[in-house]
Amino acid sequence: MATNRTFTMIKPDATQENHIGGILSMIEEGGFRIVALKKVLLTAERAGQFYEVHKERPFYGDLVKYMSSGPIVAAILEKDNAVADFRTLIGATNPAQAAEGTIRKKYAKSIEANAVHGSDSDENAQIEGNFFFGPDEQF
Ligand code: IDP
Ligand code: MG
Repeated sequence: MATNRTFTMIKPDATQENHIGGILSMIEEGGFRIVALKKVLLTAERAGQFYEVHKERPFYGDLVKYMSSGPIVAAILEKDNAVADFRTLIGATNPAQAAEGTIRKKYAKSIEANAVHGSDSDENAQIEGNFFFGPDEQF
């Protein structure tokens, strides 16, 4: 089922360096409407649940530690073609490969501390939004 929504997190490196406003501005200037928004500190257990699909990858343990090392900002975003357009706006996972003008090019520090998350499918956008905002909330 195609939707016009995606899910994002501003990751701990970016919140700790006061880039929440800068990143939200790039998101709004990119044509996305912020549907829901909150700042939270994930426990290692919650971070591990969020990234469960990566649990066999070698970087999983470090990723969980990093994602629970400081507050994140979770948001549901709306735009036509939201999932694909947002992946374009954030740029490649590794900032060394991220295109000019992308959020990761501007703000990411490393392949791990890469400033933002973006859902990779409509299905995951819905699952991830529900993880933070609950399936019964209406936005
Ligand atoms: P994505 O965030 O661009 O979708 P994924 O492959 O889904 O990238 O990986 C999830 C997150 O795990 C990345 O955003 C990054 O924080 C971290 N990560 C991915 N690959 C590596 C790696 O090779 N080393 C360390 N961390 C990584
Ligand atoms: Mg991913």
